[in-house]
Amino acid sequence: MNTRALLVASCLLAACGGPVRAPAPPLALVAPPVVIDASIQVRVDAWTRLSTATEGTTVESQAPEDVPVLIRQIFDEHLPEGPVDVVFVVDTTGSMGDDIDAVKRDMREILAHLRKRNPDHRVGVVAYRDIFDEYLTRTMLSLTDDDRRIQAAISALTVTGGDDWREHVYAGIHTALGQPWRPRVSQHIILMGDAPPHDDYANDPRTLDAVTARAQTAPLHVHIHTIGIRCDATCEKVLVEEAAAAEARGRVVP
Ligand SMILES: [Ca+2]
Repeated sequence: MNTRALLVASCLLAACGGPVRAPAPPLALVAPPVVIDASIQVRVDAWTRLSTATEGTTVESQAPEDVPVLIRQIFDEHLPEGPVDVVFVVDTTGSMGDDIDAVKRDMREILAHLRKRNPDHRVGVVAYRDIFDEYLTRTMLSLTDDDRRIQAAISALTVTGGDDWREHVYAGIHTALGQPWRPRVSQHIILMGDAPPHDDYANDPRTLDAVTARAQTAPLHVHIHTIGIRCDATCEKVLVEEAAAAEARGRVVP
């Protein structure tokens, strides 16, 4: 390379004669959109497999206020007339706070809507987190027709923990399937969460295949409807941190 070429190359590298370039942002600031998109897709894929295998439906929220609307939409489009059993299976880790608050605010109207559509209804509530949290799953309410207890169980939901981004979704569904479902009554789970399922715990029998098979084994015929919660700022922060940690370990996320 001649002297002029060297000078040009040096100037290109150093941005000679122009404003000083800011240093390249660290990888963690470049990676998030891809990491977040990939993680959301993992969750959407899992949600879709759960609903497809059980003749349920999958919908996505874009904001917390969407969630009560989507619950009523699932009632209207997927609950038949007549008696129904419905169990809400809810991710109660930290990032779900504003979404659960929106359901709490509208729960009275949600139940009134259900009562009008399906006067013979029972509702249960199961919360799930992850293996290092205060609880893995917790039955907040066994199936009951007492609307006051249903509303109280939803109001009692609190969020915290979660640790890594994935949560033990399949454990939550497994617990819900153990509820005292009425045979020969239309049976439905409404799953609400924003994180993909853990399917990487060694020797854990609560897998996608196991829970969907059990949901469809008589006397159960439980339709799993899923409400995917939008990845919010808390979600994005965790994903960025996990991406940085994975990058440091030299492996790929998710
Ligand atoms: Ca977790």
